[in-house]
Amino acid sequence: MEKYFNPEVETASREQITAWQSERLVKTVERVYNTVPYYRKKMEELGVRPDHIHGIQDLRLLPTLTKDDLRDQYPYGLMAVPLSECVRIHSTSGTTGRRVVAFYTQHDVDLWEECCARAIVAAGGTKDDVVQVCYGYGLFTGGAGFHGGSHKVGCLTLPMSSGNTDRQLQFMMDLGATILCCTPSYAAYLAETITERGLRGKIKLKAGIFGAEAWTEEMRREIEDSLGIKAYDIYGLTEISGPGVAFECAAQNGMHINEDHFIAELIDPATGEPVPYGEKGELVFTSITKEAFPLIRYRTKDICILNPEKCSCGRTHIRMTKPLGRSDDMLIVKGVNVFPSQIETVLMNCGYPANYQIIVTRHKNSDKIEVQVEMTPEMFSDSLSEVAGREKELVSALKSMLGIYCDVRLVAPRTIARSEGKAKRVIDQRNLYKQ
Ligand code: DLL
Repeated sequence: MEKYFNPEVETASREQITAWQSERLVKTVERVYNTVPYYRKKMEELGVRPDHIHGIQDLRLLPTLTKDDLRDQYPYGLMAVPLSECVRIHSTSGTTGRRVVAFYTQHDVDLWEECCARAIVAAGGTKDDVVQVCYGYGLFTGGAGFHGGSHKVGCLTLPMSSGNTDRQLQFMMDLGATILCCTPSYAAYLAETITERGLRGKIKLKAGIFGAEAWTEEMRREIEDSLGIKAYDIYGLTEISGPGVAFECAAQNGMHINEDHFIAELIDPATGEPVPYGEKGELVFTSITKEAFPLIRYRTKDICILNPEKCSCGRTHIRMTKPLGRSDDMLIVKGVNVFPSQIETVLMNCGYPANYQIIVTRHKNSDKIEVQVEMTPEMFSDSLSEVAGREKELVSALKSMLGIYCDVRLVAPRTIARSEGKAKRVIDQRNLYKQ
């Protein structure tokens, strides 16, 4: 039996899963209360003590956490072990100033890699496979997570990182890669390039594990057809460990959440009230096996639907749909998390008025952001070359804030439509969340 499909865990009964979760939750709450002053304070504010928590039925008594709490406690405020026990950090992309940093002990790295190994096995991976990892390596969790997971399964691992398509294709052909791990948009780009260059007959891919950004069912079918593979979705977030929080099996009907490590709740983003199975809500995670950075009731802002029914693959771990949207305004562009507020900060710092629009498009599977911003009346009398210089300046300020290239278009004063209600700052033309 493959080590990373353990039926005792992944096909356990609901009662068994609840028992594990309850026991682990009680221990985690007690530990964070005693080791992390910030948690203790938040619990005390609600009048909750560890001895009030007897199992997952009491989860809702606990305070929730958001990205703002993590930023506020940057860098070490939420660490639950001494620094000397930590061996790694990862960080979310695209945020500046107070970044969100997650810490890992060796035990945490092992658990995370095990989650990724489960995903690889669920996609048909064995030690005979050659896994090409083209997620970015570095602070981003994509490269490291898949790399570790692939090692655990015993696959030959190609640590390609992102970019350099010619080299990716060369290694893919020469080494006979069988499983491709990258963002769905990069997979689509690789597929297109392979078709254009007539290389389809030279690749041995059988499966792809794609995540980190939204993608549609149409995109899945396109990638599957053009590469002749089965494409699996995978979900995760840096704060909770990285890729592998949930993954798809051969049924391709929702992603199994690794419930022995994470408790999933669904809440109404406006009221915080629980949302029943089958309805849309914001996903909230509690990590119950992590040492360094256990998060209690972390609000992901990802909107999805949960399905607790046993899957045709035999797994009983609850399934989440693909994220169907976000309850905040975060955009994911080229795999980078972008908040419109970051763009606004750059514009303000450079002396522009708050009249701007962010237009996101996808062309040939490559995302593009254009920022249109109104000039002040004084700037409007500038010469064309002065305007071009200003645009260039903004492009570079945005690049250093976001880490990605944005087109900038300066427009005449009062040309961006005013709104009577909430200004519509973002026009996302990619239609990513349609199922
Ligand atoms: O994107 C971790 C990851 C790496 C997942 C590789 C899968 C594969 P962050 O950069 O922290 O971590 O971004 C997390 O990305 O809250 C979702 O909004 C979005 N996201 C992640 N996976 C998916 C997916 C990684 N399969 C944020 N579909 C999350 C849609 C996804 N959105």
